[in-house]
Amino acid sequence: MSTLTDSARPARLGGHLLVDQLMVHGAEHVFCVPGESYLAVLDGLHDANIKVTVCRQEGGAAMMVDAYGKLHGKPGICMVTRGPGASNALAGIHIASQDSTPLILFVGQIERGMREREAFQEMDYRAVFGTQVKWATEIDDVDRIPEIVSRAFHVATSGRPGPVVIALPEDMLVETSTAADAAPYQVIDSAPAAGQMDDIAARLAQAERPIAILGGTRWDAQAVRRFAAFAERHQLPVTVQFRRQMLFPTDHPCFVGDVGIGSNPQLIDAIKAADLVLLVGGRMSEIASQSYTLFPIPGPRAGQSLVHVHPDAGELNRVYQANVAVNTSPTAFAQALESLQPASAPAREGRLQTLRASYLKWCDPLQITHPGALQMGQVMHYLGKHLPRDAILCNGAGNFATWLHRFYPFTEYGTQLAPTSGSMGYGLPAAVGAKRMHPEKTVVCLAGDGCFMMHGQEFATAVQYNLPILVVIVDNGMYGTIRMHQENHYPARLSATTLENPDFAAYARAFGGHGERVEKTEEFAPAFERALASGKPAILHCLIDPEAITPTTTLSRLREQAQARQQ
Ligand SMILES: Cc1ncc(C[n+]2csc(CCOP(=O)(O)OP(=O)(O)O)c2C)c(N)n1
Ligand SMILES: [Mg+2]
Repeated sequence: MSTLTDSARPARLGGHLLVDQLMVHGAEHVFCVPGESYLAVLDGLHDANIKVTVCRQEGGAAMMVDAYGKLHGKPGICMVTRGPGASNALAGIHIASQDSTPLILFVGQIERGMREREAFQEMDYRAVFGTQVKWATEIDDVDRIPEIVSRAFHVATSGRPGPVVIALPEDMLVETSTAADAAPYQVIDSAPAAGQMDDIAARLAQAERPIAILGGTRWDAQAVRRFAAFAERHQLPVTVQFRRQMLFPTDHPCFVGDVGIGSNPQLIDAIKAADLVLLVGGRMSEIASQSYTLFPIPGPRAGQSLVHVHPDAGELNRVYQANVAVNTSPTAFAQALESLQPASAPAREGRLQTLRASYLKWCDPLQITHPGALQMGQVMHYLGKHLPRDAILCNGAGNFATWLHRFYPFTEYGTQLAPTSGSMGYGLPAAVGAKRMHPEKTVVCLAGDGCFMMHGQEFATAVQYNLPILVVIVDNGMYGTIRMHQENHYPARLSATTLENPDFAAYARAFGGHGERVEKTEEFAPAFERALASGKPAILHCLIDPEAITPTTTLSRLREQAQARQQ
């Protein structure tokens, strides 16, 4: 840290001082849409050793930054302009909030002296973002930039990670300051309380039907490896929560499936029947808890004990009362598990093998056939066999994503970018962000026709930065998920769910990318290989029969069943 007195230190423009703080804290990338409200910051970025990605819409920029946080565990940096820019960015902020992703959003703000007059694009960021972020603030004093940016990095990463919003009044950014840089931020960690690991060891030794459920953030590749070794030592079946499939390798003998939407019923039964549930890192949110039916509230069941490990004390005992509530991060907990050795070899192999066999049957894509010439089971089989283990798979929301979640064999940490918040439009920006960070990796986005169009403009960003991502659009000509619910509840009464789509292959080519149309199963593999070989951002426009609404049922069948129920 500098030992110069304030008066001896060179004065820096507010916008430059802010960029210097980003460098101090190790920021490598900024994703932004520019605005006249924060020109001084943009000027600071001109000479900084930070990669800047200029995006086409702030929602996409914020989603790219969420992808950064998911992959690296460090706060991604997003910059947007006031009112309209900040409003667009909220789409990505909500994802980071529900997904526990560290993120810092800087927003240009009107001059301090004009506040409260409803000046041009004025917005009260504390009020608008207040319920969505861990901290929303405004920097009024140029000298406080180092203090507030440092606090933002600490708030975004500590406890349960999440987003922080900082508004930057335009006139503050052009003042000068001799303030010193802050010290680099440190991730605040904790450890299991005294006796808790012994308590867990004792429960595990007695358990006949234990199961582990992994979720949340604050994991890394080493923590995943440590947990896998622990599971192996203890013959412990392991599941992962919705869209947290990179937390445990699907090819590990202890992996028994994911708890999400349309999960394996045998797995759900096994969790309900477990005598010890080890929930590590995750929240029991609506989808993870199967709409709060997995356990009774406040729980647990008679004869069942719950160990809940979470980095935020406020999350422990929030809905479900734990027998052991451990307030620590998954990484620290995984380290503590190293000392947990079973006294004797646990005799739980039989149950583990049954659950594993059930999973292997459940996730075989070749068992599925559905109407139409393009078979999604075969497509998933191809992707599972041909993509490298470290390929990054991205998706937003829609029934198309079921194919990926159920049938794609995730094996490494840092390979899944998907919103637990269920936000459509996430897949493409996440893929652009991931490829920008990791040009050496294969990055694939699976999108529905509806999902793609929510942030389809970011394909231009992929072209601009020469990012050869591969986008597979599963086009069924509708908002299929909602149509599915419509047929279930209001059969044969279509309302606002049909889509008239463009030629997505031509769209890709118009942007300067590679585009192909795929209508039959046998066309997929050669088209995929040509797309990869093109070296350009690519779209495969895959036409799927609208009848194939899920891997296991058709639209007509749903309609008939609903009509039969109504009679
Ligand atoms: C931003 C956003 N808007 C609306 C929804 C509600 N919604 C969930 S899935 C879905 C339809 C998705 O359509 P598509 O991407 O074509 O996938 P499909 O279900 O047809 O496979 C909608 C509208 C949402 N989850 N997120
Ligand atoms: Mg669709």
